[in-house]
Parts: sequence; structure tokens; C-alpha cells
Amino acid sequence: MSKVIDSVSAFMERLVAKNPSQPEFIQAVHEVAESVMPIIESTPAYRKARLLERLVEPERIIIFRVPWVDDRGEVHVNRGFRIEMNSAIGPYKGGLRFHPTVNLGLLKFLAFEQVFKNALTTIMMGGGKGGSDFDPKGKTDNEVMRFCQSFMSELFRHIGPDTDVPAGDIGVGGREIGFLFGQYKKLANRFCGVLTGKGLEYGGSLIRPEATGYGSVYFAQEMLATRGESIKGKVAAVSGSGNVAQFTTEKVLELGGKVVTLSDSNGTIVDLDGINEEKLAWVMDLKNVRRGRIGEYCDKFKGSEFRANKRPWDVKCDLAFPSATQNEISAEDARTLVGNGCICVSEGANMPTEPEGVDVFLGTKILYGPGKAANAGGVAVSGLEMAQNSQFYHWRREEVDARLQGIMRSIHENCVKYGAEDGFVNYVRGANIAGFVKVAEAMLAQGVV
Ligand code: NDP
Ligand code: 2IT
Repeated sequence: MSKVIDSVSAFMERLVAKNPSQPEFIQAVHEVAESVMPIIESTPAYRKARLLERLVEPERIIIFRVPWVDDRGEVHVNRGFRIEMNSAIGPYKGGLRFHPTVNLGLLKFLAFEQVFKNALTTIMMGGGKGGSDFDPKGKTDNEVMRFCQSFMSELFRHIGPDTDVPAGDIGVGGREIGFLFGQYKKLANRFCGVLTGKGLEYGGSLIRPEATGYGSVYFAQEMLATRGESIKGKVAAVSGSGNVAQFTTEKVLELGGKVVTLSDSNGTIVDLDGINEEKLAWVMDLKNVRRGRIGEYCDKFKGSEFRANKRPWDVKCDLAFPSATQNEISAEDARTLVGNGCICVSEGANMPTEPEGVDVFLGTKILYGPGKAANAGGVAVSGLEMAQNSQFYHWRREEVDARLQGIMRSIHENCVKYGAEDGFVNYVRGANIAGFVKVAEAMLAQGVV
């Protein structure tokens, strides 16, 4: 064991030296390295091929200028990125994030996680991620369109339906994908499945908007079933109020649970009566059409409370669905959740729990589903969208939903296979090893490239 610890330390020392000022990337790699080092140490072919060293080095990074003109005629310049992380098991696949905090290290963490997540889906997809430090908040539709067109004017030459297929993430939803697709088609003179998350009228898949949130709840269902529990009658705390949070809430309600919180970067709304279908419909209109702030909920629905600059984690709940952003659950938040009786955490967001918080969840042996397993439903249905596009055909809603449920079940089984340790499932280890083994075998087979 101490040899494994020494190997992780030595590996991390080299990684930090080579990637200074990329804390999120270092955090994500450290977690995976701890899980997979025992396998690497006991598999000479993996060690010899330097698989982990190759996995942390993106195959290619594209960084570009994105100039655009606002409605007043002023010129702005943003930075665009695409990290093509690993193509061992399929074309690069992963979302685009538009948020002022976007930088190279943040996207490298997301691209790295995506490699393992995509491997878990069982679909042929490598890992990638991209985006920009552009902030869509407060911009008009025309400004967002001009930005997306400028972004795609460079990106289009690097992507394609069997090379690299971007999709949405924070700040990139149906509106942005539409503008990006329009510009790709104009420049490439080609109508194809080069992006996923498209509108239904032009090649999108049914259930793609719902997939990440639904998948995260399906994963929670699977975890709960291992202890004879279900969603019915449970109280859930959800963070965020965007795509993932909305459809997580919808599915929890459908399965008989009660959701008592939502949030955004300004604070949390608490509604102990429960956010029912009617209130959720109002939230969806607020966020997706009127593009307002979640705090407005409390002006509309009396009896609810807005907690400025607070996260939801001190609200008593049985289930927690972090669905906003990375590092939004500290060790103290994790202790509060567990102390208040939370039995299951399913991560809709990518890496929402700080490492010390993960230790709390694993140490107390609650059901803890890490993002790369629990939120893989989104990219899985992106993979199904690619499959439908390649046939110039589409499947029914029930068919896509059934496939999504089957994929979440198989991810859960794989986590159990690699993560079971005397009566307890360590889903972190399970997900990391299951994802790693698939990519590692493909890389070995393809030689040193
Ligand atoms: P959206 O842009 O639709 O919503 C993001 C939500 O998170 C908003 O409520 C936003 O609030 C909040 N948020 C974003 N950044 C911060 C921050 N720094 N601090 C506090 N709150 C923040 O994005 P999605 O719902 O698509 O994504 C949410 C999470 O799910 C992300 O971690 C993403 O990577 C992950 N994910 C998304 C998938 C997808 O298919 N969309 C698939 C798998 C994972 P505000 O309006 O104030 O910014
Ligand atoms: O983090 C993610 O998995 C996503 N943002 C979805 C990626 C995709 O290609 O659908």
C-alpha cells in the first residue's frame, strides 16, 4: 500500500510542476490517480506504456481569439478554447462552457473527467471540453448570436461528426447550440451531427434536455435500491436552477419526492412546502425564457425564503443533488448534510464536492454518487443523438428514456463491480477504475500514439 501512496505522490509532484496554477485539474487528476494507481502498479503493461502520464496530457488544445461587437457598436474580445483530451475510444465528445471563470485549467479538469465519464456510458465517445470566458448573462439574443458566430468561425475547422462533437454545459443551452450550429453549417456547407443538444426540428434528440437531471435521479434510485430505499416520500435539496437542476427537480417530483431548495450564484431559495409542478413550470419560464434570477421565486411564492449568498446544504434533507458548479460542497457542508440525516448524494454537477467533503461522505458510508457516474446521462443521450443523426432518423421519447435508464443502470453495475468493499460500495473508486480500464485497454491496443 505504501508503494502505491509513494507512486501517487511522485506522479502528482510531476503533474503539479508541469501544470502550475491549474488547481481544479490537479484536484480531478489526484482523485483518479488514487483510485487507479493500485491497478497500474499491479499491471506491468500499463506501467510500461505510461498510460496515466499519457492520459493527463491532452492530445491537442486549441486556443483562439473571439472578437465580437455588442449592440452599442463596442468591440469585445474573449478567449475561446477546445481541449481534445483523449480519442482512444471514440471522437472527442464534451460540452462547451461560457462563464467568466473559464480558463485553461478549469477546462482541462472538465475534459479529463469527461474521458472517464464517457467510457462509463458504454457508447463510443472520447473526451473533450471547451468554452469561453464570455458571460452570456445580461447579453441580448443578438449579442449572444454574434458571439457564437465568432466562436464557431474558428472552432468549425477543428470539429466534425467523427472527430470532435461539442454540446452544452454552463451558459450554453438550446439557444447557443442553435446559433453555433447555424454558423457551422454555413461555413462547412454540411448538415451533420457536429453538435448535440440541438433543437428537435434540426436533428436534436428527445430527452436530451432532460437527460442529465433525469439520469442523476435514476442513478440515485439505483443507489437507494441497494439499501431497500426509494425516492418516494424523501425530501431533496437541489442546487442550481439551470438545465440540470430543473430536470432533476422534475424527476424527483414524478417519483414522489419533495424538492425544497434551488439556487444560483446569488443565493438559495427554500420552500419547505415543496417546489411542485406548477412552481417548477414558473421557474423554467423564469430561467429559460425571461432569463431572471432565482431570488424572484420568493416574490412570487409566499412562504418561501431567499437566503442571499448561501448554498442549500444546511437545509434538512434526505437526498442532495448538487447541480450548479464545481466545489460547491465543502467538508463542513458535507458534515452538515450527513448530520441532518442526508443518506444519498447524487452529483448532477461536475466535481461539486471538495476532496475533504468526499472524504466525509465516504467515511460516513452514505450513498455517494460522484459526477462522472451520476451525471453521465447527459452525454449518454448526446451519444444517442449522434447515433440517430448518423441514421438520419429519430427515436421515440419512450425509447430514448428507456435507453437512458438502461445506461444509468449499467453504470451503477460497473461501479459496484469495481467499487464494492465489504458491504459498502465506494462509487468513486468504482467509477474511476471502470472508466480507466476501458480507456487503458484501448490505448494499449493502439500503441504509443
Ligand atoms: P446552466 O447554465 O443551465 O445552469 C447553471 C446553474 O448553476 C445556474 O443556476 C447558475 O447560477 C449556477 N452556477 C453556475 N456557476 C456558478 C457558480 N460559480 N456559483 C454558484 N452557482 C453557479 O448549466 P447546467 O445546468 O447545464 O450545468 C450545471 C452543472 O452540471 C455544471 O457543473 C455542468 O458542468 C454539469 N453538467 C451539465 C450537463 C448538461 O448536460 N448540461 C451534463 C453533465 C454535467 P447563475 O445563473 O447565478 O450563474
Ligand atoms: O459535462 C458533461 O457531461 C456535459 N456538459 C455534456 C456533454 C455532452 O457532450 O453532452
